[in-house]
Amino acid sequence: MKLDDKLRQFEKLIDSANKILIIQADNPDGDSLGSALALEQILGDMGKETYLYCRVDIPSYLKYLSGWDKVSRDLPKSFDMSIVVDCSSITLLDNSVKNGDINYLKKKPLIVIDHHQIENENLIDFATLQIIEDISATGELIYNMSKKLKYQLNIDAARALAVAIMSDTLGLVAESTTSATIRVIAELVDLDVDLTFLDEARRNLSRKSPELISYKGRLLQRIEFYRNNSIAVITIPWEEIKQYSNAYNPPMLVMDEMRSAEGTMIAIAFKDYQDGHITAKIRCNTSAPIAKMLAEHFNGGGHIYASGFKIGADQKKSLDKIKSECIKYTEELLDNLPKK
Ligand SMILES: [Mn+2]
Repeated sequence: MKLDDKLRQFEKLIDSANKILIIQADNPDGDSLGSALALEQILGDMGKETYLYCRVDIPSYLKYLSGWDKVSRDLPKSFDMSIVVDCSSITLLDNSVKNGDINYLKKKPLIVIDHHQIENENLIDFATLQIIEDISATGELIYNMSKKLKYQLNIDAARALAVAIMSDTLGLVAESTTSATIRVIAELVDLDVDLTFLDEARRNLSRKSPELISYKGRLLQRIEFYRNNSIAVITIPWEEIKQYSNAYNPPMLVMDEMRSAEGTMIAIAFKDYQDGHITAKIRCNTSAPIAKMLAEHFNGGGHIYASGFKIGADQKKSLDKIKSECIKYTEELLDNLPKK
């Protein structure tokens, strides 16, 4: 079905509902919360009653967004329809499946608004309508929908959408950012979202606890460089995965710095799990688009600049062995890069 047809159906469903439930899945982030808060404003201005629901606590770094505290872990006594934002996969609604909330959700129309492309088998199959577009953020999609449907965006809605987009595009630098994304931000600025607010949003979204900042310092000291600094490697042992993963994915604390060292073309982060499996996260600079090839060599996958692989515990390989194999193959790939 075309987007325009979906929007017509969306409009009909909204028209026939009064109390609308806005759902975030088990991985709330800046995009999901921003999208939920924007919808709350848009629907509220249309005279609808809204209710925000998420089975997982809103992470503390998002609590600077006013309205976060309206998100409830429990379903309301009654509602007419629901909208899931920033998630199209049933696997990410696991908490609602486990506690039985899902059966209650199935009784009323449910709309999915998302920007992730996922396997069909994981789709929320009981959804009345799925609006899924392959763009930078759910926030960008909701902006586009509002524009087509001629919904008014008040300043709070505009700000929430800006935060959603800034969050998923890491401040408009992620690969998913297109000129259309930037145009949406420009139009949000036309709606009085000021640049200071956007800058603050970016800063707030990357705020960390002092404990994490100190851990980041230790990680920075452990970065290893190979092949004249062109390869940067970090390894995360199980104790650290266990201690910090709830607050932050350890490699992501230092991947950017690893890639910004002089001469570095590729950053690789290994995680060594207790049960014996090992994962690798790979990020390349534009000078060396080898991430996909490297990951595929170890039966993983991804894009030319961002990829990963996993070595199962059944392979009984030590971290040292995987690491040296991976560095060796990376050296080969870099040696064979086409000369510019
Ligand atoms: Mn998103």
